[in-house]
Amino acid sequence: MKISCQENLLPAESFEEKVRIAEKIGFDAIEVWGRDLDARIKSILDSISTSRVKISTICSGYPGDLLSLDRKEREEAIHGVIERLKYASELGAVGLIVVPTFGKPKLPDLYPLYRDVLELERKLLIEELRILDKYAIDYDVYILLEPINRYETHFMNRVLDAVKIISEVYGEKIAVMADFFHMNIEERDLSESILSCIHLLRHIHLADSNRLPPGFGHTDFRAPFATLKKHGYKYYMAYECRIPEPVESNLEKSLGYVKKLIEEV
Ligand code: LER
Ligand code: MN
Repeated sequence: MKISCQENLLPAESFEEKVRIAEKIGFDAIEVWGRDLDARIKSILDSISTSRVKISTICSGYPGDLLSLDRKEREEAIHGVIERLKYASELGAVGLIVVPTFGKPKLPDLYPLYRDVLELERKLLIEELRILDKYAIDYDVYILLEPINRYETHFMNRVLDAVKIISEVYGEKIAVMADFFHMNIEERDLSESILSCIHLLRHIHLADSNRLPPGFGHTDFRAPFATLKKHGYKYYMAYECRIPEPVESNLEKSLGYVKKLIEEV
C-alpha cells in the first residue's frame, strides 16, 4: 500500500516545495487536482523529476457534467475526461477520479420508459463509460469512479453502486475508488464494503469520520486495512481531509498512525 496526499493539503506555495514537503513527511506520492493541468503539467513533471515522490492520481477538475440534461455539458465532460486521461498517462498516474454528477438529478423522469430517473442516468453513464474506456485503454490509465455520500449527490452513494455500473460497461479500465469519509456515512461495514469491490479497487481517499486526518476522529481503520492487506492491495491511499494547524506536524502524526496500523494488522 502506497500513501499519497492531495496537493492542496501540503503547506507550500509552489509545487516544487510541495514535493519537497511530501517527501520529508514520508508520502510516496501527490494527488493533483485536474484544473489548469495544461498550464501546470510541465512544472509538475519538472518538480518530481528529482524526487522519489510520484503523482498517484488526478482528482476530477474537468468541466461540464456527465449526467447533465444539456448535450453540450455532457460533451464538455467527456472531452474533459479524455484530456485528463492523457495528462494522467503523461504524469505516470494510476488514473483520473470521476464523480458522475453532484447534487440532484438533471435528467427528466421518463417512467414508464425507464423505471425511474436513476435507471436513465445509469444507462447514459454506461454508454459514456464505453466511449471513455477506449481512451483509458490507449493511455493505459484508469477511470476511477468515486461513490459520494447522499448529502453531496443522489447518484452512486455506495461502492456496490459503482461495481454494478462497471459490471455493465464490460470495460477494461473502469475501476472503483473508495473514500473512507463517504463510506463512513453510507456503508454498513467498512471492511465488507472494501471486500465487495476489492477486485475493481484501484484507489482510496483517506479521511477520518469527521473528515480530519486518520487518527483525529473515531473511524476504526483496523479491519478495512487488514482486508486491504490480506488481499494484496498495492495501489494508493490519498489523504483528502482538513488538516488542523500546525499542518506539517499533524500530517506527520497522522501518517505515522496510518503506517503503524498497516504494519500491525
Ligand atoms: C468530494 O466529497 C470528494 O470526496 C472528492 O474526492 C470528489 O472529487
Ligand atoms: Mn474523495
